[in-house]
Amino acid sequence: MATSAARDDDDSTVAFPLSAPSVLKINKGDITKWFVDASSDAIVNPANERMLGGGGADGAIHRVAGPELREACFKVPEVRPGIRCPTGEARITPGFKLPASHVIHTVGPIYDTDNNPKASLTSAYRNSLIVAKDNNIKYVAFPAISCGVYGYLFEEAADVAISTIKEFPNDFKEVHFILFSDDIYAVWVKKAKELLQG
Ligand code: AR6
Repeated sequence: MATSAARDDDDSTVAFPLSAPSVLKINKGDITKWFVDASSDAIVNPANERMLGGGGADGAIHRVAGPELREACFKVPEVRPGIRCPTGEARITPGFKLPASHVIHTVGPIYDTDNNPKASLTSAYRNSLIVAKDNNIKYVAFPAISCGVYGYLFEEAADVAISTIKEFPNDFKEVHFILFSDDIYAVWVKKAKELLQG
């Protein structure tokens, strides 16, 4: 495995080889604008258990995708009253008006109230990647799940996120993080250097 990080695409993108066929890219930006080929690409939505929209990245994704996304989410069967996607699980829908072809909805833990936030956040990343793989997605983009309203500490979240992506070294052409803020971006790049170049 190559061990060096390389800058590409634009000034903010740092690429880390995961394996010969697969690369992890960390970018700054808005996940609603991200796509690769509009057919085998998916963005991950940090949703809530109702899966009908909300604030933060979820709100932005629904605004750009248009009302069809809410209709598709509404049709996802409830596993319990009002709950379509329990914490740590993932569901997939089309992207509708988004540039990316698919949205994988997952629910990260609320840091202060979850019994085991690390296990729940690991499951959210892992199940998102399993759903992506099962749907022949080759390019996946994640935001920093649970790092907004849900209050997860950035350093701990970066550790979980990158460690879990390392479990899938050969399944995707590219896994991206699209990070909204400079501070989270800096934490993610530092953690990727530790975990992928160490
Ligand atoms: N692109 C990339 N990242 C974004 C964007 C964007 N357009 N907008 C915000 N972020 P959050 P959570 C970042 O709160 O903590 C919703 O109401 C944001 O800066 O979106 O998992 C849901 O419905 C932060 O770093 O998700 C749930 O109720 C990260 O995305 C709840 O919030 C995640 O912040 C989920 O909370």
